[in-house]
Amino acid sequence: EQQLGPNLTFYDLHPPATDMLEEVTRSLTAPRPHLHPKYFYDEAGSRLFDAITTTEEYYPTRTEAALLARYSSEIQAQLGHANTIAEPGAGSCQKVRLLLERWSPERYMPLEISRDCLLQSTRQLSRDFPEVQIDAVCADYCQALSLPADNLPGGRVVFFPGSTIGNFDPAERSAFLRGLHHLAGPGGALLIGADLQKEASRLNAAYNDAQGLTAAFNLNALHHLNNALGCQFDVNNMRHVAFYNETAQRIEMHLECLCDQELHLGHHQITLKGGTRIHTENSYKFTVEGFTRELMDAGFRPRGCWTDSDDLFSLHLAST
Ligand code: AVJ
Repeated sequence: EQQLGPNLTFYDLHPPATDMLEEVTRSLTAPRPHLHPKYFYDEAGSRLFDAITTTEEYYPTRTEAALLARYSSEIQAQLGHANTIAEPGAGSCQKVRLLLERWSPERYMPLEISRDCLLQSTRQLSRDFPEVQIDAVCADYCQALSLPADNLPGGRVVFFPGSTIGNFDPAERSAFLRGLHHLAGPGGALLIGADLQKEASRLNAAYNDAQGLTAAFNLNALHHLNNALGCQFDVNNMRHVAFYNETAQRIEMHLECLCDQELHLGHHQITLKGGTRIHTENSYKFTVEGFTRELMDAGFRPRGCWTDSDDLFSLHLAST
């Protein structure tokens, strides 16, 4: 561990580097070509996502922030004294600021696979919150969810906002929720955002914003692959496709080939025929009852759920 400041300690768990070429080759040559959503988040992609959150059509981020602002005191009352907030996939550590202000926990433990992002976000945070001990942990999800349980009384409050839980397929989601239960530990809790089911037109608009930022965000994954692997996607001949799959209750994002795409993947050369779609993301939408049941199936005891007046988004609190 490295002491980076009076209240900032850095723990590097050295997340195993994935063999990007191997993983991307496998997923693009699969019978149903797909790409892990993590490839959205290079530097440009993270900036594009931040821009998406400011569009009129993309309601989740602002709706969740308003719920946190409105109910953080009520939520804290349910928690008693929360001494540690742990946030897997903390990224820019922006969303947690409101809780650090309102709850003044003893400790904040952001867990993030990107070392640079983690160091950059926590340096400023430790200055802004000198009274909070920040234990910055560089780890992948698997490492984050198997950390030893906290020895502090009251366990950890795991914060998992944004409805990022919606990126997981059902089977992965229940395993991930059980992992969050372990991370929270005895006497711990989970505060998690879940986007709600609603009319398809509203959902489709949120993933097809008029400014084309979501299209750019989706297509940017190919620029990321071109830069990182030299795939030679002809991105101008790829099309952003996003639609609500009512049956599966998820937004699906795809990238469609408008012509044959000759791709270079290391020593492989593959052709994706015109019309082929690469499945880049699922964003599952929930009901309050359905998500509450998923929390219970993962061993949590639901303690409260807060929704906005239009029932767009939900914030769930559950104890271990
Ligand atoms: C950050 C994964 C919650 O699924 O809504 C935004 C990512 N994709 N626009 C989501 C996203 C397209 C977002 N999450």
